[in-house]
Amino acid sequence: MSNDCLSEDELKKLKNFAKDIKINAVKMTCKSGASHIGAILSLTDIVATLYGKILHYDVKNPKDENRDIFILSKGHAGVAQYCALAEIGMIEKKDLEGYYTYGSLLSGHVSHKVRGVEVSTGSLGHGLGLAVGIAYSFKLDKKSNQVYVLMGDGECEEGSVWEAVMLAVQLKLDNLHVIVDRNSMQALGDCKDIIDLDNLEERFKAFGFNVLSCDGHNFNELVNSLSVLCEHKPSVVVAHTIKGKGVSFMENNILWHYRNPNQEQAAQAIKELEDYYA
Ligand SMILES: Cc1ncc(C[n+]2csc(CCOP(=O)(O)OP(=O)(O)O)c2C)c(N)n1
Repeated sequence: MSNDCLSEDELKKLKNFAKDIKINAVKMTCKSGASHIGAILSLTDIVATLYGKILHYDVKNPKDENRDIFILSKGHAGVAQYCALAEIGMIEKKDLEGYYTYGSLLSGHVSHKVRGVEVSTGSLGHGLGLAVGIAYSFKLDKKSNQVYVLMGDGECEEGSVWEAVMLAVQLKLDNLHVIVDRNSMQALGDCKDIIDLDNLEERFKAFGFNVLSCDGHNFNELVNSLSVLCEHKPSVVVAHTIKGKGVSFMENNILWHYRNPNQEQAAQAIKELEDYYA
């Protein structure tokens, strides 16, 4: 999928959106001591594309009945969603400052108590099942709302994911869009050394999904892939990503799953992110 669908202006806006999310995420994990910055940097371009170009929502009315549903199943990367919600004006930017502190609604794993978040996640392997139920309810009500669920590849090792995949195909949920953040790493190592998910695309295809594959850091490819609708079949976009993307000392370095940046590392990371998205 190499056709550029975005104008220069649209591309610039998405880049700035992603940059602002990442820079805030670095600041927030530095200040709070929370983990998962590698996972956040991995999926931010996808999250920015969804909120910037794909999802239908009403900032004034987060429960608008015509809205699309987004579930961040990889809930440990919830900071990216909080920052995106702040950028679009769904929550206040100043709320980000309380992240991961006592009394703040912005918990470490994403919480539905935050305006604009549909469901709480963090226990991996549950987001897709929830998304299947919601997508089916839209079908029963003959509504055209779309459902998007973003998962990790390590998360795809959960058996519950594949039960939900089978049901989605059985129910012909063409309003369901799965995105896999395919960084090939998980919490403590490479996916291939834990449960090998080689040929992930082929696996989804064998279960009956419409399968697309893209560079998860290329906004044109993301928009092209996420815009595909395939009648009578659920779709999956396997988005190939790099854990820690945009910060040289975090990229593909498993330590940054749990480690949080100190002041010096955060300053260096922010500088590199400014350059990366320039
Ligand atoms: C059911 C469950 N088991 C274990 C964990 C602990 N855990 C948190 S993040 C993570 C890694 C998941 O890997 P992946 O989905 O690939 O995410 P990424 O590598 O992008 O962070 C694990 C095992 C969890 N949150 N939920």
